Amino acid sequence: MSFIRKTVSLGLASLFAASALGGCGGVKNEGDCDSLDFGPRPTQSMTIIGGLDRKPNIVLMLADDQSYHLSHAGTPGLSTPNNDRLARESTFFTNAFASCASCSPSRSSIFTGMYPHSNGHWRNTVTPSINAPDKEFGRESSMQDTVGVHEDIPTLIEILKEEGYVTGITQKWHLSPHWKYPFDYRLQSPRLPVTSSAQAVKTFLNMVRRNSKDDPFFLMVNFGNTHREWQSGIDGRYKVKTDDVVLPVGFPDLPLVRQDYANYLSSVQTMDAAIGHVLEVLEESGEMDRTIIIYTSDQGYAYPRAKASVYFDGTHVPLSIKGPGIKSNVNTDELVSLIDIAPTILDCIGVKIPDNMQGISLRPILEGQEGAKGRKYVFSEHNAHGPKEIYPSRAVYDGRYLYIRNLMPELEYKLPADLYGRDWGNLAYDAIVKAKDEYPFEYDLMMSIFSRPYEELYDIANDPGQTKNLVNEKELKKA
Ligand SMILES: [Ca+2]
Repeated sequence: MSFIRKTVSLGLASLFAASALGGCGGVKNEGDCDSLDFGPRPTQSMTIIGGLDRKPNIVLMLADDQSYHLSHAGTPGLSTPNNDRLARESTFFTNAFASCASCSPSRSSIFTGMYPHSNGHWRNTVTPSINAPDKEFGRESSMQDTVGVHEDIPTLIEILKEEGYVTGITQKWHLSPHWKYPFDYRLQSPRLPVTSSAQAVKTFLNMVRRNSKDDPFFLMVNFGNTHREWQSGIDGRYKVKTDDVVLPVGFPDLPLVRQDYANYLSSVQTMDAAIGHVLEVLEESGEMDRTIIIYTSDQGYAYPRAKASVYFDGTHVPLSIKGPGIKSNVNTDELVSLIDIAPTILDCIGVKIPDNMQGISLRPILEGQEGAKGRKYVFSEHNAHGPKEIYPSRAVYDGRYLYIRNLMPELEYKLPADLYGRDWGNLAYDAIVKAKDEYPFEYDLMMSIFSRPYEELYDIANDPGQTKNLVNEKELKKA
């Protein structure tokens, strides 16, 4: 047992030093680090998946700030019938991770197949709202940021446009620079009512068929229900009762904490209803049998040691992928990253994956090919949430152990406002601070986010709440 643990720790620390600190993580792909075994990279078949005679449509449904919580994933108190059905009709990944637990860099990472520190979009950026005039999305935009994806790195939207796809995005932008994402249609859709996303999808489909006939389309459907402030986004029909929830590790059983967490789960149920309506529209369109549907979240929920950090709940997200040629009724534990989405899409439509993409194609897993594997290790990072909230960290997970390195632990970690602010509807943070004498363990755990050591190591299998840092344990120290 001790041998195994030493090996795991040594492996993670070495990998980390070579990859996430700017070695392999910054080169073309992880396979370029010859001395390290990252596992095989699948080769491309250069065919269209499912034997289709035309490239499939792609619908990417992206939740905002939703951790790995679905009734399909076994979350107590939660009922997500639409997502559960989608998961059953899909290959569902139980071990999928965002590359970063902040909105903008995670989204850029999905669209470039690269880590934020590699593609240039390393923190949240200032961007126009989705309904701003066209000129705000060009090079003359008044809403520009100094940070964004490098000009010479192709985004998925640029590639799909070249391949003849009609492209659309709903509700949320938060991408930078804007001109690297030349969507044909931007569609406004408020969080509520729960039918508004479906209406935007219907509008998009009508425009595609009217203007582009039988061209394939790519549509990103964004769901902001799960982003704080949850209270304003909850329809009474989807409320989760406080008595029905089981609080995560580190959440003291205080009425306001219970209410806050139940509000979060209610927002997941609200989003689930919205997703149900979008699926109905897609089914009615007759496009379902030539459409790949991907559902995931940009990062984890808005609590300390989750959003805007590299702790487990910040990056662990659900991932369902359904479509022609893709196995349904499969729950796979293979480790995958959201940077794998772009190469997977390109592989499924028979388009060459650019050499700069660091993600791997999941097509072999989706097709159920014999011996198909995910990653041996999955990496995540945090650099800064907003421009002034710098706190660089790196993490690597091997399916059991999570190793974290806080690169500048001497810096003051600034908690993003929605993780504590009452004006964001956050009921939990103040309640935990107020009850620090009654719940010292939970208070100390939450506050540990402000004073982190250089290294952390957690046994996720036995300590999912990451309460015990094993990095100085005797038997691990030698490694
Ligand atoms: Ca987000």
